[in-house]
Amino acid sequence: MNMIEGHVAFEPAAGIPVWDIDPYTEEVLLNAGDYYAELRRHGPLVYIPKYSVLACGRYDETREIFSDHTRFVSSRGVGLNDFKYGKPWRAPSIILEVDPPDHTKTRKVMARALSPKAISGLKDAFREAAERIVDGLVAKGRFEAVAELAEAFPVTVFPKALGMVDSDRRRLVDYGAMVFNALGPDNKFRRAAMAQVPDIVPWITAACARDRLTKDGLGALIYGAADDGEVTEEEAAMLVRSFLSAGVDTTVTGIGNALWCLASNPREYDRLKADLALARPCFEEVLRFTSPVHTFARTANQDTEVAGYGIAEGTKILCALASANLDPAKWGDPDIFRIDRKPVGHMAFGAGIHGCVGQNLARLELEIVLSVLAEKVDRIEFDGEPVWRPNNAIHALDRLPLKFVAK
Ligand code: OVM
Repeated sequence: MNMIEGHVAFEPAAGIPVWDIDPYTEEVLLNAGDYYAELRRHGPLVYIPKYSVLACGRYDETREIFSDHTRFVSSRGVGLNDFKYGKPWRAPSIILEVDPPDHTKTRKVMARALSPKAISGLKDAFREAAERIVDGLVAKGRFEAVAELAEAFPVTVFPKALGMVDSDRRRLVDYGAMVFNALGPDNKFRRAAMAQVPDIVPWITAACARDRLTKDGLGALIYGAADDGEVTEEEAAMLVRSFLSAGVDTTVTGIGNALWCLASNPREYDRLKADLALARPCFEEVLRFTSPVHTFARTANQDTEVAGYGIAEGTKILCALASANLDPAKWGDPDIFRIDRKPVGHMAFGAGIHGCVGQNLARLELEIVLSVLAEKVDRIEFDGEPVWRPNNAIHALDRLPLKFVAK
């Protein structure tokens, strides 16, 4: 069997265009807009020989593939590696990297812990933290917004919401980046992430144990499900790990990208200040426009077809969520950032049964941060060049020098 990056190499069905590109070079990851446009121009699916995968970047097919968990499974991994053949770098997630019926049980437990009711009590603590951090930055005037705001806020509120006794900002943020880099090929980004495993993974694993969590957080709700016999104690620890995999770097990226959008579009920021009800739609547009998770894969678990093209069992399909979110066939003026667009149906949280289970918590964090900014900061300006951080699955800033002008 001929393997590439942990999955079976195959010949594409007749008619699928072949595109000789590497979507995981630094150049493409840093300037993906041209890659997405070309991907969509090629058609609903393209074959990328470098990795022997299909890629899709148009809205309709991306949604179709994400909406059908029977044909396009997650249990074989949501990166390039096919878990049927390649060894996963960590024990697979019991919510992300599984299919029904296993998924149904764990999803229910996580969805309950992240329900509007369960997270409604977090609002005041989130607002206090946002006000304190933003007040400090307004007093400072100039600062590096990735570390001092985008990371500072989630790392202050999220471990506390979980009930974590131990919190280590660097390891929490780097673990998220590691999980996402692991979804790509064996390139320099994945290798650099894997080099951090010995330092970070044992720390993460220990932090997920029942006795490292308070009795009043979201983590305790997961262990409560173990007490009720819904999941085992080991499964509860794995679900707490999922919080740390998916809940930190994603929201850090969301905040950073939101600041970048608003600094780049001062008129849109003026509209937010004039109407705080735009905080939520503003975040949805940030998600559509910048897609914090740019790519997830699925694996065809049977011979099938999409848009009339044959897809063989075992085929990995890279779904460029960021490209679907910029598809002109779906969105008017997709390259314009408009905070009142209300981009219903964007793909930034995915779709279908695996759609982001933490999206209400993410929205709560961002709504509060954006509201506090709009209340306290008159102008958000660049204080130097923003620098993006290449990652195999996440679209995040590395550095964002900003200036806040107080109201
Ligand atoms: C997990 C998980 C869930 C969603 C996203 C994610 C790749 C990880 O359960 O570990 O990031």
